[in-house]
Amino acid sequence: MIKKFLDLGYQPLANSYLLKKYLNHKEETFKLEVGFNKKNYLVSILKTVPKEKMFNKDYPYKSSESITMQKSFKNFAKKIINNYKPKLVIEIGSNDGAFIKNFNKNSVVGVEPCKNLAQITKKKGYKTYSDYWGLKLASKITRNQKADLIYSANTLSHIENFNEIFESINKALSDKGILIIEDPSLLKCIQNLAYDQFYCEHIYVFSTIALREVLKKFNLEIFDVEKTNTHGGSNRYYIKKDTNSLYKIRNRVEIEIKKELSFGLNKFSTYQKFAKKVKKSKNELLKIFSSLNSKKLRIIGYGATAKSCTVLNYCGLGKSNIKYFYDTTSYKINKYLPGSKIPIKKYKRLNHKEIDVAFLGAWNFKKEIFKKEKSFIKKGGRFIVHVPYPKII
Ligand code: JHZ
Repeated sequence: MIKKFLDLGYQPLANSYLLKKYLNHKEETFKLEVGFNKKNYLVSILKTVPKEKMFNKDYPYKSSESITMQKSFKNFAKKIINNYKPKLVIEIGSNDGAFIKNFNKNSVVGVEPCKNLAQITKKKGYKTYSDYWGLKLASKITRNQKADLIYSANTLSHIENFNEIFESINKALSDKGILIIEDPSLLKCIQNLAYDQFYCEHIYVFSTIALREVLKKFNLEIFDVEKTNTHGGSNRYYIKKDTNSLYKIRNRVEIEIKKELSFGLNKFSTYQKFAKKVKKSKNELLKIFSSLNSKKLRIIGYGATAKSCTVLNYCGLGKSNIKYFYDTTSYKINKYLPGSKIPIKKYKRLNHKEIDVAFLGAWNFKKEIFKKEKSFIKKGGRFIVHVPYPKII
């Protein structure tokens, strides 16, 4: 039923940054292939990695590392408080608390299986369950009070088993409550040729048409959809139980569905075309590196993202192309990118006397980063950006 359309080769686990002492150890790899399910329009990776291998006490990604994300979570929390006045909010995948910290401590509960991250919010006094979301946990949290709002950003697309996700949500959510989920938009990903949205953690990249099909089985329905600029273009879905008549289904849902259908997200041929363009994008990126490397320009990477892992390993880029990466995340600094083994250094403002070109691993924060590095750019520093197509800026 699921037909493969994209092969991104053997890949290491995207967020498994290596310590120096493990550089000579053999890394675990898996075949990264992406497929389309004709029946429910879902796009997913074909081989999944056990969750415990990815989301554990050493998880390196922190949502609070960018001003853009902090602002986005803050503004959205404000909106939720004003519009819904929830008494109990549950966040599935609360990471380091970028979202929950905007709520009153007794009105919010975080769920975060990565113990190092859960520890951060626990220490700040936010009730956080350091466990994987599922039926048992949902019952435990809502034993005395159901949630009127469940929020989950960039997390549900990371959980393979829909029964586990949505049955638990149905259990935890009050009948008049709402579920809001936010994940990268498949339409944006395909339009922008952002093939690096596919890696071990991103089991699914959702479209509205696919999510609608999946939700039906759990008697849940989308009643609104909003676009956000985060992570290269995401959709924020507002979902309710189908028995809940408090919220009318807004026109925006049908408009988004029409847009996706007219782009062809329901057709396999669309994904075949995408895969062809991905190959072209790889060749173009390699040409850029080959030309800059032959001129002996000093090239570094900016933002050691999970997405970078896909790009570097798919394109076969390594230390001979990029000297090192800068990143602000404490958990990544002084480690090495998986696969390519490019070292990661503590971020310093870019200096044109030391660096000629920076490959923008964190292309989704281009605006924020270009603002921060305006002096480098003014003095002739350049960036390589590969989304929506490889170019030097
Ligand atoms: P960023 C992660 O993906 C993994 P990644 C995960 N699977 C997911 O879905 C998304 O997040 C949400 C650094 N940085 O957000 C910080 C700078 O160094 O694109 C981060 O390491 N300087 C959960 O890793 C990285 O870049 C800066 O100025 O693809 C950004 O990672 C900024 C803005 C960021 O997610």
